[in-house]
Amino acid sequence: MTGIRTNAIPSWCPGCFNFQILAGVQNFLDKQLKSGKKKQDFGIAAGIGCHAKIFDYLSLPGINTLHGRVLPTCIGMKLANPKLNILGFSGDGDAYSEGMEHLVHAARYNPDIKYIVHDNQVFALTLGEPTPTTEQGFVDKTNPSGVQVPPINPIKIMLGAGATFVARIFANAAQVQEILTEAFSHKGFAFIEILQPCLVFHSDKGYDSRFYNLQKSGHNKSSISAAFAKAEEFDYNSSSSKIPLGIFYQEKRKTFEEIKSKKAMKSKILEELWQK
Ligand SMILES: Cc1ncc(C[n+]2csc(CCOP(=O)(O)OP(=O)(O)O)c2C)c(N)n1
Repeated sequence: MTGIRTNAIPSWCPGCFNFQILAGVQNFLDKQLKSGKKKQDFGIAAGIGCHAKIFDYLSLPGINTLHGRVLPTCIGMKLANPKLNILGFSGDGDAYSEGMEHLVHAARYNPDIKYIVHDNQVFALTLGEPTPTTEQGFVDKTNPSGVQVPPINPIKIMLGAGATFVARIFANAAQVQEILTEAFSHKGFAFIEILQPCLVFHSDKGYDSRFYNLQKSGHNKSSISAAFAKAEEFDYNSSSSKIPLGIFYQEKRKTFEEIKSKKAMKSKILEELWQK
């Protein structure tokens, strides 16, 4: 297979917004291959869930890993071969429940990897249980009287943890392609939250009339206080507030790979293995 697409037939529900994300990723990768990159210059990882099926539809080397372990898998690939362009895919359950400890430390360590979270505000594959970004009052079989606790705000968590590229977009192919272009030109950890309605378990709450673009509104993405202020505008609970999309924050900082040279990393890993 020479192109980026596999022959696997997607098994997402008809109309699922994962198709939009897939199209955006494929369009971005098509362009990369046309401009001279090879498939073996990339490494991808996906968790477990509806989002993770994307792994089957991309003809690229990588690992379809355990639930919540996308980031350590990505970091492992990057440390083994720092020349790779690494792209990870998680759902909101995968990223913010099972994988939260990895997420916070990835932001802090700043490895040069790009990380997409398909945030449909539910554990979709297992039939719609609430995740950490599900709004209060959401009713399902596991919470018959509604979710009682407030959701997290992943944008604020990433800003607080030191992520050097923090963005949120909607699950639209053009937006996905555009943000990946920005993220891959950023050297460091790029966190991309994609708001994605789930047609079966979580509707979109009038997103269209609520979105606005940060970059078009003159937001200063190098100001951490401006980024926090923008992150506050949507708390993942509200069904009426405006929702800013785009890059909240971007900063240049040494990557994990730069801090630990390849040689140093290799010998450290070997040293630890030899001690066992
Ligand atoms: C360690 C572990 N816990 C639970 C599961 C069961 N499980 C499989 S898929 C899934 C839901 C995934 O939800 P999310 O990451 O939000 O992705 P989505 O399906 O919404 O795309 C769960 C809980 C599992 N496979 N492994």
